[in-house]
Amino acid sequence: MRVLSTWDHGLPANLEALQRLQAGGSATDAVEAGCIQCERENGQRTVGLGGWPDRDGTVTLDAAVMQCDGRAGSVAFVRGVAHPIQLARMVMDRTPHVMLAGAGAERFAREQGMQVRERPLDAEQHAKWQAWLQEKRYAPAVNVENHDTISMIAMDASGRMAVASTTSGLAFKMHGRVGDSPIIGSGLFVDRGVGGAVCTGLGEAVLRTAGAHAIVEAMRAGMSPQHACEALIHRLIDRVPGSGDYQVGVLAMDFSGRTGAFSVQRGFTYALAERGQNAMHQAPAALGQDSTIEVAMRVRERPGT
Ligand code: SD4
Repeated sequence: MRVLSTWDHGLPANLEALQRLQAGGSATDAVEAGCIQCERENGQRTVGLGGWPDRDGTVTLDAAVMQCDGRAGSVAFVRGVAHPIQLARMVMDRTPHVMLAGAGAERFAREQGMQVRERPLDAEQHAKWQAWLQEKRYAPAVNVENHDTISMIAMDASGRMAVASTTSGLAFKMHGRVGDSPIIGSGLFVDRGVGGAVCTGLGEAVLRTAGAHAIVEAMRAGMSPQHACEALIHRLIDRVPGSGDYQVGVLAMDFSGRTGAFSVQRGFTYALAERGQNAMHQAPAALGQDSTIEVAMRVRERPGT
């Protein structure tokens, strides 16, 4: 059993996911539980309804889940749903579709008995939005206080793998903007017999390279998860101008449990739970002279998990 998650908030999310796995849950149950934990967290500004709003002052959420058997569910541009990852799973389990967006996704949520209620911005969200309106300058931050979209990969006791992602997207995006996180093949991808990959950071850069799919296909062609992550980041830097000003971080896992992590710039942290340990690591980065996982640095550890 193994769980890999983006950013510092991956540590508690991994714990939640591990509990599911230890109770006999599937990889899908594990990534869903981990994402719910993060969506529930108070003060979380990049995941769930507490996230920073778009430039119209509306919080809109994206989430997706995919299993190694190819089944997937996704929701994009949803408002007022506390746990979009649950809704994404419902799309996978209860509809003939892979993706629902906007008002249709919200209607489906209501039909499934979920509460859909747009809540007013809290004082901090409102103040930040008002401050943004003063300048109206759109400049996504590089490593948002080590908290950002949560993207997860889990492998369960039966050797099944699942990936998931949930986010409020980039602060002050245009109304209607959808990032990479709910797009199967961009923000997340997993395939039986090969492995899984997830992304975080500037969604536009990931979308333009179909990031997670590219990583999984590189692993299919024989690359290790680490080298597949590095190959994608180097391709992205080559194809998407301005890499000095944006961050993309990627994680990968294969079915023998090998993992990979790499980012455009330093500062991308991730949590790995394996062999009874749940620990934070700093990913090596393309623009920081790091090149392989050997230099991945253990920065924090939480024993007894
Ligand atoms: C997006 N990729 O909406 C997300 C944001 C993110 O780390 O992951 N930030 O573009």
